[in-house]
Amino acid sequence: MDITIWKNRLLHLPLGDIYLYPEVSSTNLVAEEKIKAGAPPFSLVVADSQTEGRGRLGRSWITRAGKALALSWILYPEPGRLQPETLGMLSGLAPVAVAEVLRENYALPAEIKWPNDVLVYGKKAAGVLVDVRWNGCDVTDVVLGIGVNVARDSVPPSEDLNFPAISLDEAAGKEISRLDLLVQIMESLLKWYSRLVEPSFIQSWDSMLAFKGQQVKLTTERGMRGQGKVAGISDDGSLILISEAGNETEYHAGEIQLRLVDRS
Ligand code: BT5
Repeated sequence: MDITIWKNRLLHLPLGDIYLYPEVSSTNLVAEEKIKAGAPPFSLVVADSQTEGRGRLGRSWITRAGKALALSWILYPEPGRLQPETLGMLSGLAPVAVAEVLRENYALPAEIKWPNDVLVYGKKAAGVLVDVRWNGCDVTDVVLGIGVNVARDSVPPSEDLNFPAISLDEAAGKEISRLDLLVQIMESLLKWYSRLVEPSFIQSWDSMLAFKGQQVKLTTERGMRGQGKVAGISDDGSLILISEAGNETEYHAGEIQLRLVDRS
């Protein structure tokens, strides 16, 4: 990463401070430090590689040097904008932004595996980690961490994966510029953040939802949460499943993991 070139390409965007690093532990951790140090809203942390990249629920995320995108975006939602019951929207923000960029700019059939993975050809191309801090019922700050596999060798070996993964270069059959992609993702994030509570946001999320009409199961660390056919995304970002008896149930993101049910 040429820090000057990358910074210049981002300067036209209404972001806060821009922090670019060759290597960090985790961009989400650096973003938390920046928040403590008073970083302005919409500040951005990007790194060429991470030594302790974080996934959800204590899992790790592998970012190979110069092969992928690892970024964290700092948000301070205005008081009252996000309630505990609308927090689910935040988990959809990055997947909607990334999937739309992949569809519109690279003609890739990107889909969102609820709550927040981006799949291409059914394999994971991007993962999202949302860290939220609260003061009472108000969200004080949010770090939206996004990891995207760009170059072919960005994908970790299969024994390190809990779900099949793919790089964008492999999916597109050509090399994709990490810098172009970063700029496009930031533009898309800014657009969708301003529309987070508009119906068009849920409509877009729903229209890109993976496994529609297919049987999936939802699990947590403690076991099975639910099973049913994927019907869509509800108004608050929950996943709607339909049981065999035809009953609809809505699931909030939280600690849930989604998997297809193998009926073969
Ligand atoms: C995620 O977690 O998918 C969230 C990943 C978020 C990463 C970004 S990078 C920038 C920011 N800074 C951070 O420290 N994190 C964020 P989860 O659904 O829990 O998936 C983690 C699992 O995916 C791991 O346990 C591995 O099995 C697998 N995995 C690890 N690295 C991967 C990669 N590069 N591509 C695909 N799968 C990966």
